[in-house]
Amino acid sequence: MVKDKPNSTRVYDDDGYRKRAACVCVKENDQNQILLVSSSNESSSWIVPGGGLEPEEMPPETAVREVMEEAGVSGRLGVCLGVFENNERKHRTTVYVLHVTDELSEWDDSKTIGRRRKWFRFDEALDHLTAHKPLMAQWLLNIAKAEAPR
Ligand code: O81
Ligand code: MG
Repeated sequence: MVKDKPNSTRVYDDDGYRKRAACVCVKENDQNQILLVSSSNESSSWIVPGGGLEPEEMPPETAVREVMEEAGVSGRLGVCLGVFENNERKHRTTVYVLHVTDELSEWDDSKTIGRRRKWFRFDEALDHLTAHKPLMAQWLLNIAKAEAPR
């Protein structure tokens, strides 16, 4: 099922959950560094970049596209951490690890909505997400299980 929203089209699964994809962005040579972006609604909050699937898109494509749009970074797509659902907001997000190799100085959301990005130590990133987006904090905790021990 698809549904229009301004500037994009939302895609839903059979349960009526909006389909999203996202990347936990890590520094290529230092997995203890995590890149977060400012929230579009609350600029002092930090979130994991991601967004809704467009029609015909597969989750890995969406994840890479959203990270470029929201954070202006790209790199090597790593493992899939899983599909995480938000039952309150009714969406499901397929989450990947992205090993960041390139950072643009300007990107779509920096120019249009002044979105910021920032590298945090793993524990700092976890604290920010726990405070404002506790479900995203769970994504981060899964990295420790999926990737090499830190
Ligand atoms: O555009 C979140 C948005 C917001 C989300 C969702 C995110 O208007 P949308 O539904 O597309 O906004 O709302 P829910 O209700 O679907 O979870 O969360 P909230 O709780 O702040 O209303 O805002 P943020 O995480 O920044 O606080 O994220 P974004 O505007 O920062 O991208 O949109 P999205 O990421 O699902 O979709 P797109 O494709 O990135
Ligand atoms: Mg988004």
